[in-house]
Amino acid sequence: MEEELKNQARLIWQKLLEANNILFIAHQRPDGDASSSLCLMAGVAKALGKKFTAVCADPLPAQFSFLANFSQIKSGFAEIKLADFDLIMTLDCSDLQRTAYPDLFLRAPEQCLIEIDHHPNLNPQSNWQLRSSIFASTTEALHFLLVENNYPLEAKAGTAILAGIIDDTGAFLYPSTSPRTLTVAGQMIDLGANLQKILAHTASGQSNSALKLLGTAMARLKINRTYNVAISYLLPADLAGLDNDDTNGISGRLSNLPGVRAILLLTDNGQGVIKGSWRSREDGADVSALAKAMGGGGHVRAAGFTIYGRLAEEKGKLKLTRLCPPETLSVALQAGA
Ligand SMILES: [Mn+2]
Repeated sequence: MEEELKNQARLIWQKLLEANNILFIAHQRPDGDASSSLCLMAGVAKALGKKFTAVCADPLPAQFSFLANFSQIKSGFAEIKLADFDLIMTLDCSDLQRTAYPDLFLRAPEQCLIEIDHHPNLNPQSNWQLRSSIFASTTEALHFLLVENNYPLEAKAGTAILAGIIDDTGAFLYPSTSPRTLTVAGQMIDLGANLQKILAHTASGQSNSALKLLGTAMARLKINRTYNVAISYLLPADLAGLDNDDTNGISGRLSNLPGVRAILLLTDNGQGVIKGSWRSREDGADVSALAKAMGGGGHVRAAGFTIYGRLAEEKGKLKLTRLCPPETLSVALQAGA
């Protein structure tokens, strides 16, 4: 397994060295891992003397402005012409849709597509992939790529790598944290990565509104003892006026609940769409199967789905109205304590 990843890393590095103009692109509504991955690779491309553009559909959250190269990451695709690039590298994207850049589907066959991510997925469109759930974050996968190819890491790169790890593991709280993750984190601190600054700006340094939202989700937590599953939810009124960033990581923060096999967080964005996030602990249920049953996907410990519907509270109970035209299906979720 590790040998196969090493081979991939060497081949991908070769492609990077051969490229004339590289497009780095992360997923829309970027989180800490996507932001750190873009900043890290902008620095690497500069050090290699490569022509490049690093872009995301949405601006990187301002809390990550302490990362080197932050100001060089573009947002939106208005000024991007896909034909200019001979290599496209997606970062932290389970598939091409996550970039929200439709032109990617129209790329010419000679334009090389490489995907770096920590969610296992097989994407027939891409030429090369470095994906494995042995990595807790995309920056951990990028660390593997860089170290395998003897790239000289320094403190700034170390900060970006560690920031991605800390944000995606909730500061080492989530089950994705492996001995490998902790070893890489330790090495990055040795390199001079600024741990305190990262902690202040990521997982534990959440905004007031994010903490209140977490409190709301925690207060509503109910355990269904039939299935030993915990459920919580967020309604449109809870999310009014908040950033997308504020909902990031809430399901992860709830995932350490002892004694339950899985936790489900339902979020109604007020636009007829409900997002479901499943999380489980090391000894819990395989939530990828649960998400798949709802038309979604993910991995064993973290998975999700999206359905058309609405959430409401009625007499202290959660009511989920599924909107599936032409008929409207009503399902009351029995989340009895
Ligand atoms: Mn990630």
